[in-house]
Amino acid sequence: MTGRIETADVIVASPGRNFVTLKLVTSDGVVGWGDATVNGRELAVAAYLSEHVVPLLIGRDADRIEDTWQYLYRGAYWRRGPITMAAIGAVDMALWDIKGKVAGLPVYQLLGGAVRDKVLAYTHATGADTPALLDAVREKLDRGFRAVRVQSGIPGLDTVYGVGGGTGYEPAGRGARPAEELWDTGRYLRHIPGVLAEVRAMTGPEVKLLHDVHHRLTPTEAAGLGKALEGLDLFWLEDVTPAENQELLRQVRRHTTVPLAIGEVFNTVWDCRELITERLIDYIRTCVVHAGGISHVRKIFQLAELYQVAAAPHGPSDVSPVNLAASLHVGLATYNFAVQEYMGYPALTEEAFPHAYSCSDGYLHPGDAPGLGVELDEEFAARHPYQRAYLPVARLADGTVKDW
Ligand code: GCO
Ligand code: MG
Repeated sequence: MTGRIETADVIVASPGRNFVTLKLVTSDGVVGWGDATVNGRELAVAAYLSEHVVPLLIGRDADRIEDTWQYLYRGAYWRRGPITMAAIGAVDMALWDIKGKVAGLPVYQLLGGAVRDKVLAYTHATGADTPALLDAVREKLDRGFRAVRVQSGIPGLDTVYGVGGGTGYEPAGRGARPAEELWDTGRYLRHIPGVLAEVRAMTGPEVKLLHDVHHRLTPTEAAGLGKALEGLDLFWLEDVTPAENQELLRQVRRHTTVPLAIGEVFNTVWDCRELITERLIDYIRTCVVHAGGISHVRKIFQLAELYQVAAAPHGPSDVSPVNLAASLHVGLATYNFAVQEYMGYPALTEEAFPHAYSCSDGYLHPGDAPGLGVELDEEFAARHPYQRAYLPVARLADGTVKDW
């Protein structure tokens, strides 16, 4: 018996970057942590939690994780969407953390125990030009990573989303308004196959190479890119088209066998049901925080297991180490879990969130501390207040806003 939720606090802070963290404390003094960060929209989820969810949590039985999930999801009437689902996700993570601590067990044990010894990580390598990218890839391989996402600058474009410096990569710029970047699909499509071919030539066949298109192509363009990359044995090509028109993925599938990964912007199983059941993707990327927490991503991943779609959750440095820990517990205990995105965090973030998870030789492990094995140093966080920050907006040369 775990006790009742006595206090629930929402902490918005910027130790290295902005994070929204939920802290639940039970009547027995057990603390549970949840991540509720939605990059560039942090205060919306903080308000959803403090104004509408926290009052419902006080006095609830902390043992009833699934009932609380259903109560917050079905009870609200207004369902789905990133803000609602991140808020529910944070509560869910915190309740699993509490249950683990009360049981004296790491959360992966509560999820059925380990089905593997460690979780494969993929990290990021970026370069403004090909020599810089090759250096970055080499550096990641030297550090033991076996799977690398490669993103490159494009000649004629000053900045390209996702191309930053090492673990310093931070897509959201601080300031009153989003930065605006020029995008040109033709330049990208002409340049990127050659870059990926050079990377493959350098790494040889064993390294898993991934590339993220960030939703920028039409289905026709995506199919063409997939065909152009087929000989390179990519591990995956990610988010080739905007996520809304899922039936259009059939066109991409008809023309290329390059493995496809989609899902970081999905929030529920209903957002990706057809992609999974029609097997229009190979990897489902739903993130623990943005898809309603551990309880709900498990349902998504179990549906995916039936269709030989593998789980490969989103895990950039703009979701907190609390989310990463939760994802790793799921990863260790989920049969069809393929790989976890892992970029590392800025030093301030590492200091703010002491954690039991570890990364070595290209693999991650959640650790064996009871619960999730991660917490927020609140005093440290208080010294780093929230600062408004936005993801950039892309425009074409004529000023038209481009798809993400
Ligand atoms: C990834 C992502 C990120 C997102 C970012 C948005 O695969 O890691 O696409 O680069 O764009 O997390 O907040
Ligand atoms: Mg992505």
